[in-house]
Amino acid sequence: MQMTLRWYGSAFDTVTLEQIRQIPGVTGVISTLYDTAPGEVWSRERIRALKNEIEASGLTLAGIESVNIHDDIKAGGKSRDKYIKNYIETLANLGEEDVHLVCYNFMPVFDWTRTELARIREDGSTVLAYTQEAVDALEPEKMFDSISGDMNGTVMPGWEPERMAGIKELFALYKGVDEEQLFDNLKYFLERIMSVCEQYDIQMAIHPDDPAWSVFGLPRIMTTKENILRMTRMVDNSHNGVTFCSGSYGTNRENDLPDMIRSLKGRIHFAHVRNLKFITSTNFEEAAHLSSDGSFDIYEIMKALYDIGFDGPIRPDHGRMIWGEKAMPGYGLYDRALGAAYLNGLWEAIEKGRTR
Ligand SMILES: [Mn+2]
Repeated sequence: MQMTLRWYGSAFDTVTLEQIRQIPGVTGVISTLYDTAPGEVWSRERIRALKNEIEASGLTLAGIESVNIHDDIKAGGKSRDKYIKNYIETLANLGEEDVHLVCYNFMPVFDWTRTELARIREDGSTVLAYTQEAVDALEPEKMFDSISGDMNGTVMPGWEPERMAGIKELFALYKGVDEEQLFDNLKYFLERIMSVCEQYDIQMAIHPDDPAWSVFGLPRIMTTKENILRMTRMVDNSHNGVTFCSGSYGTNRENDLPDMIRSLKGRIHFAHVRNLKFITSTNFEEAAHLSSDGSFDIYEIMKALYDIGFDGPIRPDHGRMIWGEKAMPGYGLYDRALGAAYLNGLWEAIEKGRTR
């Protein structure tokens, strides 16, 4: 595996490449062209400029998170073929620039959902949190307003103000789209991009829905072992793979994370590892990566990844905000650096335990 950190680009991220370079064991970043809109074609020039900037710092561009999918593709709208064509062009341009991993998600309207971005924990650190009752009490149109005050002046992925301004239209677009239809639309998309993925050896890695259940009555499908296996089988090509995100699949307490990892051998192209602390089965807050700080056994998760021969990029996921840092919620430097060191330590111990 390659230890990486997510980086939003020098125009958007509070963390610098130089800082990331100094975290022991982190050799790459997962990045994106953060100012592109879903559906836009990414030019080779811009991809190359991003790559050059990252490589000049001594790191590698280990993959893209995300190339976002236009809502017309997800909803099966009338312009989907046009946007799939654009997506294919972006993939070809990435391939030409020697980029071989693309993370994306297929969540309608909202990307990941949290109801608090800065819950204060006992030790004074702040974390993102989710309370089902708070979601149930909210009008979906108010979701963005309810959290936008806590973004520390940053733009959060999937919560771009321009997209959220058109939220009523977005909801209308998904009217009549149920889980089966969403699966069909995902299949339609994947079937059309597989040949370009094969041509350039691009691994597509779908990110789970977060939380892993329906919110605001919108369908969500990347939620359970059964559904991901259905996704991998419906387009049975190794380039059609997944981002295994422990913090997202783990929102559903019925998901057995190490078992899911083992069942996806050969199809996990990217891993996000983080911990959650559950208050009830649908109310949780994010925690430090360390197993003892939350509800997951991170050792077992890393062991499962090791056992299936996982060799893709991995990154610590959301971290707590600590030591007075001001950054995009979940994406500060300090706690993610601690997470990377911890995950690297677990990996080393597992590896040496097996080979000595
Ligand atoms: Mn994730």
